[in-house]
Amino acid sequence: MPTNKDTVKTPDVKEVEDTKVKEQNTLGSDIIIKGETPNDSISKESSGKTFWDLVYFLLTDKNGFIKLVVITSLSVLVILSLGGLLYWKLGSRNLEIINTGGGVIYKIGNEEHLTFLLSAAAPWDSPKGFKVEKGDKLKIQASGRVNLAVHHLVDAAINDTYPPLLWSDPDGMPIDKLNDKDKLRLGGLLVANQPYGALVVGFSPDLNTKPSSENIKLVGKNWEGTVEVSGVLWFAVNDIYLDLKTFESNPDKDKEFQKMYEATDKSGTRTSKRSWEEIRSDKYWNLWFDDNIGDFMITVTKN
Ligand SMILES: [Ca+2]
Repeated sequence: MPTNKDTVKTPDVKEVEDTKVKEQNTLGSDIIIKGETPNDSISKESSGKTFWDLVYFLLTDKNGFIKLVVITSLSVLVILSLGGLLYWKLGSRNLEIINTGGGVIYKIGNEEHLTFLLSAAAPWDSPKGFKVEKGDKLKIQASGRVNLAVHHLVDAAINDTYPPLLWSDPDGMPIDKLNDKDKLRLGGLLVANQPYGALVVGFSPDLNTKPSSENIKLVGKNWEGTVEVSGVLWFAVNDIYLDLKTFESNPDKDKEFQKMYEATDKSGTRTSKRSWEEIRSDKYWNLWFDDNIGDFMITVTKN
């Protein structure tokens, strides 16, 4: 006759563990293979999916070390390439002063900058050391005020009257602000048909060559454009400029300048006055620039 001891079988340790595993399987989602512990199963599931699994695999594989070196090298190459691309695109943001010559030339990243003070009395002045290439993009900005007839300014100051020729900013003086006598000056300007007293820029191959008329642009307070002549920049205020070539190539211009000189230089404060012939023989080509005062502050950005 069977006893309670015979019918109620006491589970051994192995059966208890299997039962616990099955309970865990019911509650969780892990799929357990018989004979394996839960930790074994988790390890196999995540094998090859983590960084450390990959490292372990590479170190224990037959050619694992070589693969590790190749992967590391490729990773470094990609990082350096991306870094180089970013540097080329954005450039270094360090400030680098590369030259000075009548102005300050400096570089920030890939952009070259120039700050230049132009005297209104300079027929043409060039910021030495600032070179441009055909196709360069330039942005020029200017500020300041100039007066192109200091003798009239002095007369006005003595008499407490308005100067007949007003102070001008880089955009120049509107024609309607000029009296009839001053309008005679417009025929001899550096840049014809552009405002009197405005800032102009010229381009030439080198510092020994003044810009020709086709390479001169009106700047005003702002100008953006493309360089058409490789070389150097020149700046000037749009005032009357004389040169020997003008008279040699065009005798009528001689008479025109004589008429302008005699008509515009009669302030009444001087008792003697040189003749036009004396001016010519003396080659006093800066006549109309030497009575200018004031400055324009110019900034140029090149990229
Ligand atoms: Ca002048």
